[in-house]
Amino acid sequence: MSGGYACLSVGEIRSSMEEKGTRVILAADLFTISEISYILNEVGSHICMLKTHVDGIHDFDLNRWMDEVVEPARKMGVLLFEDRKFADIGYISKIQMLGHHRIAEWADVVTAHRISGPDIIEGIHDAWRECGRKGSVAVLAQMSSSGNLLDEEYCRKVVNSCRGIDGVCGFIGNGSEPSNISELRSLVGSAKMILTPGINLNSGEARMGQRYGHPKEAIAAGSDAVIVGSGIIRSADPLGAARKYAEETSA
Ligand code: 6AU
Repeated sequence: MSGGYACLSVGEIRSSMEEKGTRVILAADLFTISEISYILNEVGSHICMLKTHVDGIHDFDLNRWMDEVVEPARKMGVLLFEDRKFADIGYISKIQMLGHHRIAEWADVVTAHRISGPDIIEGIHDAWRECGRKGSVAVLAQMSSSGNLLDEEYCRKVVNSCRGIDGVCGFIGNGSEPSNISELRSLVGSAKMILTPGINLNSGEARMGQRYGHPKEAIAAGSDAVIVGSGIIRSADPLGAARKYAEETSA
């Protein structure tokens, strides 16, 4: 417990990942429920979390989402990770968690920026509490996109202010630059996780300011898990690609 709320602990998330035996988080950046359900069924045994941008789904319907994505993911032991990047004041983040997509009803982990103040964490957990569920927040400490404003000083402030919060399971760190991950790991210590986007075995695939690094290097630098989208979902062989990323990141 922290601040009066129960949360999914780092230990619970890490043991769920260990049980799955993979450090790959799938960024299922697809447009329909059927596409996400299909890719989950295809690569589910090689991923530990399914990361979504639920506001990008054209045909979102909560009942279908629960039946076709959430239930199958739970059966596979895959955690549901909604990358909503909350950034507003605590109360608004709470109502967004409880809004149209009912994120609090199914997400185990969500992302948030620290920019608006620490009460955002409380607001998010309040929403989970109202649904009788618990989850955890991954806070953005770095980003993979070029020209972002999350500089070293901001990153340090984020980590120092969130490291002691039970409702925060860890931080998003930039996978395109392994030294960013090792610096982040030294700030964070071992008690919280580092989840790493900006990962692709083919760095030439980067579009619109995205930057990529190698999965093995991110793990060697101290990341708990890599977040892979295009490298799997745009592959001609998503199953083979997911297996390859899982192998690249295995101990
Ligand atoms: O592998 P990609 O480039 O196809 O997809 C990268 C995924 C996307 C982004 O929303 C997300 O990773 N992402 C994130 C987060 C929090 O996951 C942070 C960041 O700095 N860069 C980034 O690409 O779903």
